[in-house]
Amino acid sequence: MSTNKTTPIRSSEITPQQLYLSRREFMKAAGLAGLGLALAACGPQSAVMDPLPTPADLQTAAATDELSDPLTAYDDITTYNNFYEFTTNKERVHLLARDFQTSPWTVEVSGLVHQPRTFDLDDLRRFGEEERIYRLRCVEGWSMVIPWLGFPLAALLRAVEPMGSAAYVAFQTLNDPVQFPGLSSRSYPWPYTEGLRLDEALHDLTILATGLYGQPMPPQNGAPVRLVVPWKYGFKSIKSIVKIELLDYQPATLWSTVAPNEYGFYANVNPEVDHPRWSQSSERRIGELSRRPTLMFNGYAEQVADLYAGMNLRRNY
Ligand SMILES: Nc1nc2c(c(=O)[nH]1)N[C@H]1C(S)=C(S)[C@@H](COP(=O)(O)O)O[C@H]1N2
Ligand SMILES: [Mo]
Repeated sequence: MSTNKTTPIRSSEITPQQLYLSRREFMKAAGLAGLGLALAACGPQSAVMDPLPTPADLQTAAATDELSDPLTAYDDITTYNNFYEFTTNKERVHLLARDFQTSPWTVEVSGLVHQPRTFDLDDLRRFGEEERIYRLRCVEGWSMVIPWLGFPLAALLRAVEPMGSAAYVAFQTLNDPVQFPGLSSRSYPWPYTEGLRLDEALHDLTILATGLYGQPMPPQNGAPVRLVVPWKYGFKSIKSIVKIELLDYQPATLWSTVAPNEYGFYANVNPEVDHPRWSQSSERRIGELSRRPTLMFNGYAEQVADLYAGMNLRRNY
């Protein structure tokens, strides 16, 4: 029998969610939560990382968003996905995405900018990673709370120096029929495209996400880099981005092209404006039994309502 005082937990028994929560709670308890990135940089030999979480640590872990809603389970976030380039079957996306090649990868930023540039993964890493716990509300009526890692899109846009004439930002997903079996479907105008007004793109809540739950981004969630705009319906948060273009006109987007009467360019979460085929007044939080009311701008009205002052939100849906 081993004389070790502690029983090692096999790493295969610890899920990323447990690791994430236990480390986070440990640092919180030690008053070190704000130093997460600096400590992580010290590497695995760092003493503060040493104690393995006890089962009690894992049970009491309770990270929430700013509304005190618990995080959605890692397993739900990574096995219930919309990523039509793989399949329209949410439960099968993660299976088809397993071997998705996310390296090497480049994001070309062009258009109305003074310093057009192509960023590789090392360039993106230099923008850093901060945690943002955001609600994600799909236009279909379900939602999650996701702890993203990423950096403000504004940081990348400032690096390319937008021209005064730039007013919109267009985004494009990888267009690779070999890796994306869903591209054989002729029902959609591939590649997946999205767009924002420049002031929306520069808002601090808007991030480029490169991970979640303290881990690198899983392919099914849009690796290696995807947009997250938490006050808009989930389809605006385009995955696996390869191209960003600054424009002086509002770009076409996949969903507003497919069904312009159902999906507008703005797509701000709004419980008062129903989808033509269903109500948007409530939502099903994944992992919960009963529905909950949907909040104006997905609960971010205080931060973003000013962007739409004077606009008719029923017409600009
Ligand atoms: N390229 C691409 N991006 C996409 C989609 C997609 O099908 N393709 N689906 C969107 C929709 S409808 C939602 S709700 C979110 C889902 O993100 P998640 O799977 O990380 O929860 O991704 C959005 N981004
Ligand atoms: Mo969605």
